[in-house]
Amino acid sequence: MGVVIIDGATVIDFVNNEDQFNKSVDEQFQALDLNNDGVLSRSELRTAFESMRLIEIHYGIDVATSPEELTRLYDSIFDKFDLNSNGTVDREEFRAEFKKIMLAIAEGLGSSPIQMVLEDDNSLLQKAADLEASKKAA
Ligand SMILES: [Ca+2]
Ligand SMILES: [Ca+2]
Repeated sequence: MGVVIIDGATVIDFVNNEDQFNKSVDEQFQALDLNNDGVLSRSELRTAFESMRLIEIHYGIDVATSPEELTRLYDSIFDKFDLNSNGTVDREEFRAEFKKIMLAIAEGLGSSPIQMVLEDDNSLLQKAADLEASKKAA
């Protein structure tokens, strides 16, 4: 758990740093691929969404959402990730959709930095903030 101060430019820098971004996204992917078959199933991705505030914020999910609505939402999110509609999400698809989500978040943040409390030190926003901090330190 950590507190980061982040703005749109920090997130964009992170996404544009392809090595760093892909490495971070791949780490997430690896952690989510519970049965290690190299792709994410619908249920693996749903487990991930439920633990990722990022996704919930981006897609407008809140605590008042009913279970039926949630299932519909998660299904529609899965379909966004599953670009070739083969029923699983591979590494490339995961990277591509995450990039879009991060850029949309960056746009939402704009140039006014906000303070975020992140429960997961490995979250992508945390990595974005770390990258920014390491650049400032250098
Ligand atoms: Ca899997
Ligand atoms: Ca797919």
